[in-house]
Amino acid sequence: MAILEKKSSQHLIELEDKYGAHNYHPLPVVLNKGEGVYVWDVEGKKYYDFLSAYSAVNQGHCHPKIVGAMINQAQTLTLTSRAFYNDKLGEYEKFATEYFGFDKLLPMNTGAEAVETALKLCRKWAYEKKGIPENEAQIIVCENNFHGRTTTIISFSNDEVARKNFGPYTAGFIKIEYDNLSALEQALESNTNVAGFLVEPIQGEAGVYVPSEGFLAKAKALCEKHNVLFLADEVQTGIARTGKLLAVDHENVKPDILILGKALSGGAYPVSGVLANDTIMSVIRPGNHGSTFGGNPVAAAVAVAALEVVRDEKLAENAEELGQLFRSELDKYIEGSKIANLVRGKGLLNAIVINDSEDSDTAWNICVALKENGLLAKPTHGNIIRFAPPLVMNKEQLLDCVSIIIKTLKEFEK
Ligand code: IF1
Repeated sequence: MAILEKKSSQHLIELEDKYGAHNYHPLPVVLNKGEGVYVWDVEGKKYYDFLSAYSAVNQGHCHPKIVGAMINQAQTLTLTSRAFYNDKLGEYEKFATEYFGFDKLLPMNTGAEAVETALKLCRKWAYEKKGIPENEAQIIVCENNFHGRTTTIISFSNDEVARKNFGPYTAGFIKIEYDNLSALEQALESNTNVAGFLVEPIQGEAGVYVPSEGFLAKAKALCEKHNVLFLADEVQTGIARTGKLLAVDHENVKPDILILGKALSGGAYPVSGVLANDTIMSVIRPGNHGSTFGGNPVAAAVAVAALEVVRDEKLAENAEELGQLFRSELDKYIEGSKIANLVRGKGLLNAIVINDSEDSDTAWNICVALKENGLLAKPTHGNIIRFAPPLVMNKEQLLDCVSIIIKTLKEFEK
């Protein structure tokens, strides 16, 4: 029996390998069940999930309230397109705009689509409200950004793996160093056609890079001074992950355009959206933008439930508390460790930097060992391991995870 089961995991990996495009290199684990902070593989082994589908599953796997809302709506009405009204979208828009404090929501499906929507909205605002000459608008972005996979978004990436041989690229972007206010100021002052500044409040893919305290608030003030929109990509950092509802809340910054995805559905369904006030969103008129699935009734019902869970279960507060515990426990270990250099992050979006070169496979091997020890995490950029469990975790579970992580790291000390 054990051999048969083992074979089934191997078989499923082989199927993907044979019939699927090779655009990913997953850890060798095949999952078929999730509940709360746990997932199970096809052999029945249970793991702590320390990726949360890249922070989409903040509310925990298969949250009964979210799944219940989804099933209920799926049995009633799934899709009308926006050619007709549906009875769920308006209620969701009212709920989400009040929840995040904006006048309007533009609903989409994936994070990349929401980023694209924000870029289009920003450009149109620049031409129609700021008075930038047609086709001259520039948007400032940061080095080592990650905003998704579309042709335009990869045009301003500097990750060659994500970018090379997908050209020609979309023009109209100025790249500056992340967390560098004088670079931002210089870009704003040397160019009169800047429409917006697009930024991740914490750079996720770059290795959970937290900017200096005050960077976001000062960047926002610089944007205001130059009549430039501040676009916050909170697809990964948003919705309680960093210990506040939004990562910009740590510095009391209110973005002009807020981009959300991932945890907007708790991982149940692709739901993304862009929020802005009327002065900006009013430039979008019928036919300017849209999506067959954006704002569909299932997405609307799921998103309301997902946001209610975040509020009712106080997930931001829990992320803040457990995040501090996580970093302080790991700090104690790292002080005397030869394999881990540091732990950094905010709330439950954290990473440890492994003491090896960026092109070494040590972090990958540690993740394979973590898997053997019952915890799933993924390396980012070679020597960095991201730790982002569902926010429904409790203290006892977190301490259990800390001991699994330390025990595993110790195996690599030798
Ligand atoms: C992949 C990373 C995470 C994002 C931000 C937009 C999007 C993402 C800040 C696009 C997506 C993902 C997608 C996933 C890997 C992943 C990722 F490692 F690449 F950086 F989360 F950390 N803005 N992030 O982080 O959202 O279109 O995917 O819904 O393999 O591309 P999407």
